[in-house]
Amino acid sequence: MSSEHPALALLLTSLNAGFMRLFIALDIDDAIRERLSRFVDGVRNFAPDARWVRPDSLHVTLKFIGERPDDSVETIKQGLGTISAAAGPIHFRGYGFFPTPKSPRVFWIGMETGSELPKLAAIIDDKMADLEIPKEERAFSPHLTLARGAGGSGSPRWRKGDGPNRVFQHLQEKLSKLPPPEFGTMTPHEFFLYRSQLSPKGSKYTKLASFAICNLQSQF
Ligand code: 2AM
Repeated sequence: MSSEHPALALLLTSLNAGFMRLFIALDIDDAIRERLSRFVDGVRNFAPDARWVRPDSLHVTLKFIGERPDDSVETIKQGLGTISAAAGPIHFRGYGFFPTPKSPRVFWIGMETGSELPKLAAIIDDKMADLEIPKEERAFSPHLTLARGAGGSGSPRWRKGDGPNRVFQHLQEKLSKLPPPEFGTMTPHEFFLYRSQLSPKGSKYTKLASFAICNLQSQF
């Protein structure tokens, strides 16, 4: 079970001593983080009840692992260390809502990528499945979460409790009158195993290990 809701998250954390909440993600370049941060400063007040991700915590999730025993971290690191894959440029542009704009729980920024990034996510998913970490049931949908509203979880899928709500209504009205926001392009050179620690002040994300992405140009 997993949740980004602070109260439930705290309870889960206390029940899960000896476990770590893990996920695999890309970090974002400082220039893009800076533009996102300015964008958030400009729009945050249009959804004051949402929980906005702190700029230094912004990331692009490739695989959510969930709670695993502390002693499985080394095995996960070893598995990730054997991955050899490319990523290619990522263009951050536009926005959307999970699971749908009419029942919004997550406000995200869109990512335009080549086929390399979904391939990297699939390779990671397969590698983690070898360690009995459940595979993703749905296709990878690249996004960068900026804020979470009712219900909290970061999952793109429909979840119990999702439904029409007004948390992002004012924000949606304002954004619909503007051109799609642009945040720039970056090519990732590494991905990270992260630990997530939940608290009433929001999640704290710590990098446990980094893994190189080989972005060699095609020779053909
Ligand atoms: P997202 O913000 O990119 O959507 C750490 O908790 C990260 O894992 C979150 O930032 C979220 O990524 C993702 N995550 C959390 N709960 C999840 C869930 N139940 N299913 C899928 N991804 C989840």
